[in-house]
Amino acid sequence: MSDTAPASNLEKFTPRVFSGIQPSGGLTLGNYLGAMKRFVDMQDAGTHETVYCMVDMHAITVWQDPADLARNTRELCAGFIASGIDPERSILFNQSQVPEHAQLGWIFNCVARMGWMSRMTQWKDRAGKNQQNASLGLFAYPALMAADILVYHATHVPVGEDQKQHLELTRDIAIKFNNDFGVDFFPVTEPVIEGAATRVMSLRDSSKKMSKSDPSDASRINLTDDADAIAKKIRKAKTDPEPLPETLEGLEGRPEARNLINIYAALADQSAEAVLAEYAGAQFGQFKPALADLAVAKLAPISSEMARLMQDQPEIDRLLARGAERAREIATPILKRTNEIVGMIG
Ligand code: AQP
Repeated sequence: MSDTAPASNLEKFTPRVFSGIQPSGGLTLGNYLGAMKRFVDMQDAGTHETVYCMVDMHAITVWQDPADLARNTRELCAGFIASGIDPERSILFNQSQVPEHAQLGWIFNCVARMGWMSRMTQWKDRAGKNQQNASLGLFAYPALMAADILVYHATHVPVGEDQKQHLELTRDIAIKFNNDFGVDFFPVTEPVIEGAATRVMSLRDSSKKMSKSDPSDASRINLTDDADAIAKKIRKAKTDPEPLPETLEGLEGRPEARNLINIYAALADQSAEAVLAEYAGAQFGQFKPALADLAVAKLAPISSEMARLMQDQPEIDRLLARGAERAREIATPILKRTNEIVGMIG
């Protein structure tokens, strides 16, 4: 992989944001704060075109029950809309309905190197000790992710901290493609990893990120949890016996406290410092109910709107079909030109 950051070539591209979420389970508070809420902010800022995707082809790199996958994809679409994504202002679609992702993904499989892929920490974590039995798709996942981004010539990608390495690989693939073929065709995309909650941790184990596929439901807040479930999970969240400190330095060595403060800050659109200024000296017995109230106030409207949208599945399918059509309007000419650059006649 390249050791030095390349000069940015972004000025020649239309400012465009792309990001995706896997329909591999229900949405968590981690997905909401680390991704979805920021997708909405970028849409509302109006500075970039925004393209958002349900990445179902990524989800099947590990086993998905077919009925669950279909349901989770529609529920994720409902989650995007309930969180504030407007399918008119943003392009919102499902990855497998836009075949250009897979086609460019194959070309990138031939650009990326085995060594690059084997260094991906997510591959190592997910394949674990049983790499020989992991799917080939799980290994190649980051090349498809690069295609997801680059088939739109996206200039910026908002993601959580866990995706940073994959974004670096996307940049390396763009640079290698451009160098190999002597072109300046793909943008060297910038990751956008910012805000108080770029890495929301499990409520049960602060060494692990909050994840939809964690076997423990108590480890996460699901966007579909009701007020009682949210309050109970926050009440039971692992913490320490100390009161909250006055400053961020006081949170050092206290990952559970840090996590809850970050969650509060992100939900309230405040800095972690401002939250500490308000709660310095408070015990968790006082802070946790305040956090639970805030989480319920922010998440309940999303969850009820998701439930409402899910009652009209034909409408969700119609929106997704329309989103895929709009996505293809951008992706088709970019793939066609890529094929020409590579020398593929078509
Ligand atoms: N805990 C998290 N904190 C902050 N951001 C997070 N994201 C995920 N978990 C957290 C961000 O959500 C976006 C979509 O992620 P994804 O669904 O494509 O895959 P993931 O990162 O693997 O998420 P999960 O919930 O952990 O899914 P599973 O369990 O299926 O692997 C990304 O921008 C991610 O950074």
